[in-house]
Amino acid sequence: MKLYGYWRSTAAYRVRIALHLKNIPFESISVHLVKNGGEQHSRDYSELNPNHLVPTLVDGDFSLNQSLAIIDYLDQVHVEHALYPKELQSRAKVKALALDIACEVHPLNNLRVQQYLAKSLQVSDQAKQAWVEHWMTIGFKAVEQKLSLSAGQFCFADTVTVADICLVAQVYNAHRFNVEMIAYPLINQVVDNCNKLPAFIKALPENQPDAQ
Ligand SMILES: N[C@@H](CCC(=O)N[C@@H](CS)C(=O)NCC(=O)O)C(=O)O
Repeated sequence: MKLYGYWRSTAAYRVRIALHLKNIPFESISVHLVKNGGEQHSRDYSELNPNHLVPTLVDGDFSLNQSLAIIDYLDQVHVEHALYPKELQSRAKVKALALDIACEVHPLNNLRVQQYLAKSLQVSDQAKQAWVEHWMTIGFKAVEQKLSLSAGQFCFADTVTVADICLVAQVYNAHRFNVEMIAYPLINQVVDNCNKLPAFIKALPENQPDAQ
């Protein structure tokens, strides 16, 4: 399997965690999101992923974008270390929490959104920072509240799920943007617990070959 990603990409980070949790060997192919105007816009890569976003997974002659679709695929192909609970309602709850992060928080702070704010709308660095903090704060408040009903060691009781994968990658991003995290003790505890596991450590951005 090949994973087209970038060390600091939140969405690629999610897929790396899932691959490591499932012990699936893979080759990392770096798509530098900044160099040369962003390699995600190159002709070759945009043929593979017309959204000009990482990650993309290639499995033989099958290719797939969208980190959560990729994680779903991996979960079906390699059933050991299931990333969703079996029980229907728990499964739906886990998916909803993962989507709370992946749909409601992450896209608003993506590189291309920040570039548009800065270049096309001439937004100052300070206002851009306020934007990032605003959307992350709204998202994390909701996640913290939900965790008060569901968390054990991890987001849902004591088994790692796709919700933990999304949370860990998003919190990494929050630290990167200096977002204050003190108001979220449950989030911080769950993230600490995850980050002790070998799969999460291997997937850390700074542990990737293309990290600078
Ligand atoms: N919903 C997509 C999001 C993918 C995404 O936003 N990728 C970012 C990195 S985390 C990217 O490639 N950004 C490049 C850009 O904004 O130009 C997924 O989950 O895979």
